[in-house]
This record gives sequence, structure tokens and C-alpha cells, in this order.
Amino acid sequence: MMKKAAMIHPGTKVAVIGLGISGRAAVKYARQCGAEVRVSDSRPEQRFLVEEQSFLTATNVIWEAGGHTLEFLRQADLVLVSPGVNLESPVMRDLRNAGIPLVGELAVAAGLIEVPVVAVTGTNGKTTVTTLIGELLQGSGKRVFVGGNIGTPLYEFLCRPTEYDIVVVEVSSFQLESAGSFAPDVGILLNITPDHLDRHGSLEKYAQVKMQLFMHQKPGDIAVVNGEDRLCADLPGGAQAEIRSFGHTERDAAVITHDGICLKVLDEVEEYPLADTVLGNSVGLQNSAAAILAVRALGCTKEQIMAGLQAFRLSPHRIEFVAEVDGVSYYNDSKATNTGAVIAALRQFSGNVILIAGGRDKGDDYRLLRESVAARVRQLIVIGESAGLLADALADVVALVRAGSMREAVGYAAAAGRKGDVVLLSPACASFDMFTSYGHRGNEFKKEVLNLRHQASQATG
Ligand code: UMA
Repeated sequence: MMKKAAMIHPGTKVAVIGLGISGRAAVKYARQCGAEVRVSDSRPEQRFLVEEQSFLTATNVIWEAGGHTLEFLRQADLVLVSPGVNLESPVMRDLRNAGIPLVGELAVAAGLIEVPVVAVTGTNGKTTVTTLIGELLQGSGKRVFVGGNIGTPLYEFLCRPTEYDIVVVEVSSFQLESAGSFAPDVGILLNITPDHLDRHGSLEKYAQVKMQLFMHQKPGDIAVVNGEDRLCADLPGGAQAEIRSFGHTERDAAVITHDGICLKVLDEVEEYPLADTVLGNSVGLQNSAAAILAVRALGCTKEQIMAGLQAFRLSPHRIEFVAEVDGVSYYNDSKATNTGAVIAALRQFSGNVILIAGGRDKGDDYRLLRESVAARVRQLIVIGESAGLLADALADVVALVRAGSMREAVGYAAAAGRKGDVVLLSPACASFDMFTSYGHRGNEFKKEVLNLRHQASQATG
């Protein structure tokens, strides 16, 4: 593959916006390229974390805090934006008008990666599919970089590219907005349901941003798409990659059956039975179909794939079983930060669900939950800033109660739970109103459930 000219050279004046995980990795990479680097963060200095303070001291980088000023940023030839930065804010517009390029890590990486790249996007399941693909490739003996939205910025790969044979990157809609000419060898679009509409404005715009993944692919590249998702199937006119869909029909390259995947490879059909694995449910089968299509195209054998699928375990905070207390099963799905994820989670249970939902609203339409909630939820417990919005959307289809804390929510759930019930934390919202992250929210839920179990065992013991 021809190496494209790098954007950052010795002496390039680079401004990095955001001092979070992505921003700090951007500083490191830009410094490694020999750039002159400055950082701008919207938070006031007093709110910087200890690791951010020490990063500033250790790197001795020039910085501003408490907002982004044109005066500070216009000194740069190039601005590297963190994913959380809204590109439509007035100062970002001013920078664009001043002719200064605003790029994210995907644009910086575009054309610089000399090993195959798999990129996974979609509203739900992308972390699971990214992890699964990473594990399947690793199982076939490859040195795999797994990064992007999942947690390790792609800049980390750019700092040490010779250590890897392949890149698997989880890509968010935020990252796709500033992706430039980034084009993966295999691009995967799992599904599109409402999310981050507060940033993107409408579902149509959000879908358009997701399509950016395929815009610069060339003939020979592969687009893996969900054949049953109307918005996914609507690929952009200029897309040149070969499309391989997954779904339940004969038209699909990977056919989902009731307990496994059938893959068409030339004239042969390969079967991947999944009933006895953690992937043997409707969501797991979809995720597996996408992953199998990707890794089969990248040279994994059927045996390697099957071994990897059997060994796979789900990550924490994703429909994670926590404990059974008094015959009620508790599941932590804190990572479900939009309605699509909650619907997918509810699909895993046949009914009798006590659902804990709510948090910081991201512009989602909670009426989308009505059908699933009416069919499967017996009691809804709402928490956080969006409690009122959830009540407006759902109070007429389900019994609803409001809780002021996670402890109170788990207490209400325990009081309502009967043998055989499922208590599911699946919030449909961001966590930042009450917690520092979805991980923190999930851990608090687990702590309360484990307290409950402890109390129950003391009462019986
Ligand atoms: N900031 C500014 N100006 C702004 C906005 C933010 O200065 O206009 C500053 C904040 O004060 C903070 C920093 O930027 O210091 C935060 O940057 P960020 O929000 O981009 O977050 P990072 O810590 O850099 O983490 C980002 C991703 N975050 C977001 O997309 C919001 C992480 O995804 C990702 O794991 C990480 O880069 C590594 O690639 C998280 C996420 O919530 C998990 N993603 C969303 C999702 O999955 O739904 C998209």
C-alpha cells in the first residue's frame, strides 16, 4: 500500500482540543512527529484530574483552559479535535473560516496505516464486535491493535505501528464527523437507531455521518452491513466497496439461523453453531455474523473462528449477570446509553423485567421504548435528569416509580421483585448527571446488588 503524505511533520504547529484520553494521545503522537504542540480545554484548570495536571507538567506543552479562544488556536497550522468536541460551535466555525483544518484521529491516520484495517460502527454492539474481531484475529496468530472509541486512541497505534499486523478500530459517529479520507479495508455497520441526536440534530444526519465509513473505500474493500436495517442498507451512491450483508434471508452473505450462522464461501456453506456460547441469542448472533464475515475475509480459518467464538466472554456493563437474590436475577447493562440498546437488551428476556432507566438525556425519543416496555417490563424505575421525560413517554404503558439514587432504585427493584423476575439496569441515557462514566454507574449498581445479597444471606443464615 502506498504511504500517503503525513499531516504532521517536524515543525508543524498543532493545536489539540481536549485534554481527555484522545487529546493526550494526540499530543504524544504530534510530539513524536516533531510538531510544536499546544492544548486547549474547555474545563477550568481547577477541574483537571491529577493525571491531566501531571501530563501538562511532564510534557511542558503550552495550554489554555476554561474555554477555547481563537487567539490561542489560530496560531496552529492544524487542529486535532477530540471526539467530544462539537464541530459546529462558534469557535470551531471561526477556525474553519480562517482556513485551519480541523481533523480527528481517523483523518490523521488515513493512508498512514500499512496493515489491514477493520473499522466497526453502528449504534449498538460495536464494542462487543470490535472485541470479538480482535480476539478472533489474535486466535489466528496475528498481532492485533484494538482501539478507537473502545478506549485506546488510534494515535497509540500511530506511535508504534511496527508492533502490529492488523488494526481493529471501534468508530463512533463523533469520530466519523472528523474522519477526512479514512477508509478501512473492512468497514462494518451494525445498525442505526437514534443516539447522540443532541449533537447530530436528526436521525437522518446521524445516519449520514455513519455512512462516512464507506465514502472513501476503494474497489477490493469490503462493506459489512446489516441487511435488515433500513438505514444501514441505504449506502451512499459513490460507495465502491463490495457489500456483504448479514441477516435472516438467503440474500445475505451470512445467514442468521435460530441457533447459529451459515456463511456462504464460494459454493460452500460453512456452519457456525452458537447455541452453547454467550453469543447464542438474537443480539449475539447478529454480532457474530458481522464478525465472522470480517475475519473470514481477512484469512481466519473456520476452525480458528469457531474456537474463538466458543471462548468469547462478554465485557462488563453489557447485559452482565450480577447475582441472584431471593430468586430474582440482576443484570447490569449500564453501557446501554440509548433506546436501541435498551430494546436489544429487553429482547434477551421473555418478560417479568423490572427495568431501571434514566440519566442524562441525549435527545433520544423514549417513545421508541413503548412497545418493548409494554411487552416485557412489569415495573419501570426511573432515575436521573431524564426521569420526567421517561415518565412522559412511558407512564401509560407500565407501572412507574421514581428513585433518587442507585441505592433507592435497587431497593425499589428488590421490593417489587418476585421469584423468576429479572432486574435490569439499562438506562437509555448517558451517566454524567449522577456518575463519572457508565462504568461507574454499573459498578454502583453492582455494589448495591451485592449489598442486597449480603443482607439476604444474613437474614437467612
Ligand atoms: N472538551 C473540550 N472542548 C469540547 C468538548 C470537550 O475541551 O468542546 C474536553 C473536555 O473538557 C475533556 C476532553 O475534551 O477534557 C474530553 O474529550 P472527549 O469528550 O473527546 O473524551 P476523551 O476522554 O478524549 O475520550 C474519547 C471518547 N469520548 C467521546 O467520544 C465522548 C471515548 O469514547 C473514547 O474511548 C476515547 O476518546 C478514546 O478514543 C467514550 C464515549 O462515550 C467511551 N463515546 C461515545 C459512545 O460510545 O457513545 C461516542
